[in-house]
Amino acid sequence: MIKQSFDNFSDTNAKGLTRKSFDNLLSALLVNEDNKPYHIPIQWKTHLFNLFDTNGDDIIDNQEFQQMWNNWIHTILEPTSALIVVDVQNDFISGSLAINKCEAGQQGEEVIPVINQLLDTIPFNKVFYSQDWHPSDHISFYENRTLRKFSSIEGKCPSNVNLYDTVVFEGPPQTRQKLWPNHCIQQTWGSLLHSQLKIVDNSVFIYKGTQSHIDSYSVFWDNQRLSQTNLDQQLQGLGVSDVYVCGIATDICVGYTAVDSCQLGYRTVLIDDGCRGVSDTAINQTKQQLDRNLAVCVHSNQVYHLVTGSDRRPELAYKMAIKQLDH
Ligand code: VGL
Ligand code: ZN
Repeated sequence: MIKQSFDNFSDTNAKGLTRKSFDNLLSALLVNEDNKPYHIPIQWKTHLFNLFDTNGDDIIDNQEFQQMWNNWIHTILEPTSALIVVDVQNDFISGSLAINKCEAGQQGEEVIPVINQLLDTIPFNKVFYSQDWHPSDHISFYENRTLRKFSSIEGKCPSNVNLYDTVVFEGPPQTRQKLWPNHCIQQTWGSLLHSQLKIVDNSVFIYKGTQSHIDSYSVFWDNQRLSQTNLDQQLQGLGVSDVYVCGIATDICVGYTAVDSCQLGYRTVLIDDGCRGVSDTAINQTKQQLDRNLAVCVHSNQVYHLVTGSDRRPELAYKMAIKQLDH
């Protein structure tokens, strides 16, 4: 039905789409699951038209329409979606870095029923589970601080540095690092995924923070962007357009992963009730940063409509078009 309405646009305008008929197309394309059009900022409409009108003659002709369909509309109607379940590990839920003892006082285990329900009901094309996976001499552990030279950013004497302080290790590479309690040490109980988390068939596990001298909050990159996991490569291989992120902690590993996902060009969705975090201020900052990057933050009950292409958000559509400009 949608395809027909777009075919009509191209047929009835023999020369192609004018700005006016392009606006009508946007109103039919960018709708919610009840077919209600989303508000689209006027600057976005203008920018989009100019992008697709590649020869600048103020008409999207047949050839330009073809390009727009293949590179843009097709993905909006039929996205390819991956879910990244970030660090739903024992230590963050009830172990040495249980987030319920952190400032925001949130309960990590509450993500489990939400994520399991998503895994049971949503046709994701692929599911990835990440694990924070540290060697015992890892740089992020407060207990290991004397293994390497560092200075305190608050000018404290190194012997007065406390748990959760941020310090600068001399390196190389020189690294700012928050000092956490020992957590997620490879092969220990704390590093295991929570036993109630559902593991789906054909899913992929990604390990991060595996090198002693550098931390890795994002599932894509280490904190200095010196090395990558193979997540981006795998997503590209699968032709993934849309990345959904949930897990622990919203303002740390989930947030860094979502921001990197935006920057790598994926249409990115944070599943708000599928995440729990450490600090209220940082959680809000993370959401604002995602907003600026044209990610969307949704409740889990909206994910089905997004994955099946019936809820089609302007932010994600616009972001994808700009990305193509960058290439
Ligand atoms: C995390 C602190 C330290 C996380 C990992 O998974 O959010 N937080 N390492
Ligand atoms: Zn860690």
